[in-house]
Amino acid sequence: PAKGTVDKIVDKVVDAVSDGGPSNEIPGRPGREPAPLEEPTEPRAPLPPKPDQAGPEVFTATGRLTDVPPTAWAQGGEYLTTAQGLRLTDTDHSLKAGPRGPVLLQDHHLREKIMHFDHERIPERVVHARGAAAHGVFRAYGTATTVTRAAFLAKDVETPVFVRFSTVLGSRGSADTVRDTRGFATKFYTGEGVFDLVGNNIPVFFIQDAIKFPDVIHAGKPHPDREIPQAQSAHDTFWDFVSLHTEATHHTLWNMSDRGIARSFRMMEGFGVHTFRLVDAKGATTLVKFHWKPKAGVHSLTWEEAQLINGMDPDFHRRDLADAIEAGAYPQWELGIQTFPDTPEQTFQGIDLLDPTKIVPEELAPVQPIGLLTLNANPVNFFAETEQVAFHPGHLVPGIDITDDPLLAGRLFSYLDTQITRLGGPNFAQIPINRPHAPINDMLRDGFHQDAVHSGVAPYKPNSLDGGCPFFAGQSEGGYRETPVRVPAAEKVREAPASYADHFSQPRLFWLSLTPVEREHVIAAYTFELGKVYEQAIKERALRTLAEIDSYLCEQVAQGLGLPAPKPVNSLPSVEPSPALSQLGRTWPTTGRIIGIVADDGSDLETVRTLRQAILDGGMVPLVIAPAGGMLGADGGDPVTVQRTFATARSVEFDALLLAGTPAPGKDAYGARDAKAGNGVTGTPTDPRVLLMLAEAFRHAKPLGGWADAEQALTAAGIDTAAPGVLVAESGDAALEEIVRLLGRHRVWDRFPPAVGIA
Ligand code: HDD
Repeated sequence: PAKGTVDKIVDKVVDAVSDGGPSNEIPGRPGREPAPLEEPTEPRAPLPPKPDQAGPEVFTATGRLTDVPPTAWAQGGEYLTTAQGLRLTDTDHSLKAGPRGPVLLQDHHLREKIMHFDHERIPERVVHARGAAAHGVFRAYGTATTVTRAAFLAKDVETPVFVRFSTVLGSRGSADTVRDTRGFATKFYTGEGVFDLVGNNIPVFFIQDAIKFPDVIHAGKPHPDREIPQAQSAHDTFWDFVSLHTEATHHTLWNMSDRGIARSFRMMEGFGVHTFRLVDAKGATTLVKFHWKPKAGVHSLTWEEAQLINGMDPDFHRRDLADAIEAGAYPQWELGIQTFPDTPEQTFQGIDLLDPTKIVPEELAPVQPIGLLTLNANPVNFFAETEQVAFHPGHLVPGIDITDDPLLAGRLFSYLDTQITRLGGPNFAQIPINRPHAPINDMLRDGFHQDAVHSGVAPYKPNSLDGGCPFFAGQSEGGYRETPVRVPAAEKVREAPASYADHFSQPRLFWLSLTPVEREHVIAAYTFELGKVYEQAIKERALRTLAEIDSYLCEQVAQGLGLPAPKPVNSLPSVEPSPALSQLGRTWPTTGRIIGIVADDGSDLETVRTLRQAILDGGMVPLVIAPAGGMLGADGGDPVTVQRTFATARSVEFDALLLAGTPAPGKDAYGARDAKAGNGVTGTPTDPRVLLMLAEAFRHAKPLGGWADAEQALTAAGIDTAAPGVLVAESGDAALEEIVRLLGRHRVWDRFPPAVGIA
């Protein structure tokens, strides 16, 4: 982002911190007006309408409402009114028989206000309840026109989009950084109707047939007796199911890898999972898999970090997405396709394209970029947009068709059906966020929450009374035609094809494609999750599944559980690793990375000032962490604004830490008080909260270091200053340069060389 945009994030942080602090004045920036104590008496202008959410045609007895901006229906006019438009004189007192008398039943405003409040919550999504979303734009490169007639994929066409990210298992108020699959659902408001790409950040799924969806979700959700644990797979029912239902092995392995704990929604890949069928202008078809590739790279948290964040900032991912967009550091992904010939077998190099537990390695079918997604606006209202958006894999446009993947078939039913309960009826397509930007002329009528006042007398076809309107579109007018795929003559059966019985070759492929560090994380994740399981038989069964993937993996997890490892499986499938599946080994842009600078009034503030600017110039975010809020400026130079204090900061918020020397203990350091109570932190010259931050950042493989006498604090934190990625630099500039170089790799894994047997 431009320097100015990152500045905005700092301004925001500064504003938040200085709220109520010693001063609102920030040198070079206008101070914020103190908040007024009374409500303004002058009406303000209504909120501007959102251009992409025009309302349906509405007529009233007095005329046409269409020209009124949609927000004006809910938030127009200058005065507070009832839902009926009656202006109110008071909303703070119930109508009573005298100031101390009983409340009167005739208080219609009280009753309307409480009635509405009583019904403010709607059922949360049965899965993917916890999520965050953003508006954006998709610009097509035009490279897909060789395989699809979809108009929005033609060169330079820009299509508005709304993207919602989510976790799967947790309820709406659950924490963001749990170990789980993440949803990645995109609504393209194309000129030919809405296209929804409802994917995940993991390219495979737990089940091969939608009829198993209730089973896998019942197993993953909290136990039905006590409703615990929340938003986690580390419990008996989940492992009971996935160890019995071994087609879940591949997806489970991805969840146990670093992909299950993404650093940020902005740093995840997305996958359409199923194979789709693209159709070109002449009707020729190509099978494809969709991929989203993040421009910021693919990065993860460490497990301890993820758990800490769940306590420190349960909204971590939600906040991260909104802050980045507000700062102008717009998250971007490239959409790409892997293409496969549409043969009757629907396989590619022996891989069944209709089996959603299988990937096609990128080394065999490269991902070809077809367009760029940029998220550039936060929702204005969470409920209206993020909560009410309704995705559906059956929202297709000409040029994009489905395949006979049995998982997709069930989804085509489920997503429509669920909205009836969740959004209260069949008219959810009329909710502003769901409205297509293409003209609508359906013959769907009435029902709960019907917003449209339809005209005409003939909502049926054929008709003569409405002049035969509306008409059918031919293909040249953009009419959607299902591809006339030949359906094999066969008996009706409840069976899967034989190839679906291979549950282990691809988990092995994934395992072998990971670097040793990533494999260590997988071992740790299985050991943690199975360690939370109570039933011995389930753990043993899960170990037998691991033996089918790799004997080292199985042995290590067994050791962690204190159980004997099952006998190694003879003749594990021989597979070719796919290096593209690893997250490590590449260098990524450092834009948007957060660098904490620990300083106090005794620090080298001149260098802090220079570094702060250098970090901003590099498109990153500097946050100064000091013993107390306000300003640092004991050296008489320009005051340095403090964004975090030792009390509010925790290591998990920063991608790297820099020490401007060793800070003295803060005056109010709880550590100082605790020291008096004799808890073992006596004698350290450094605030114990700083020591904790340093020790955590070190454990989480983050670049850290400093200049001046920073070494003293590092040593006090028990950190080996000769360890990789720990810098004690001559100067601040040298320290920053090295930190930024290391950040390109996200973490310093060399600090913790993996066990010898793992490679
Ligand atoms: Fe699903 C929501 C992704 C299989 C039934 N799903 C939902 C969302 C995402 C996915 C991202 C959240 C959408 C949003 O943000 O509103 N689901 C997937 C993927 C799958 C998948 C990538 C496999 C490839 N889903 C799947 C199956 C079924 C469902 C097999 C049922 C048979 N999914 C639903 C649902 C949800 C949903 C119950 C809950 C809320 C909603 O749809 O609107 O219908």
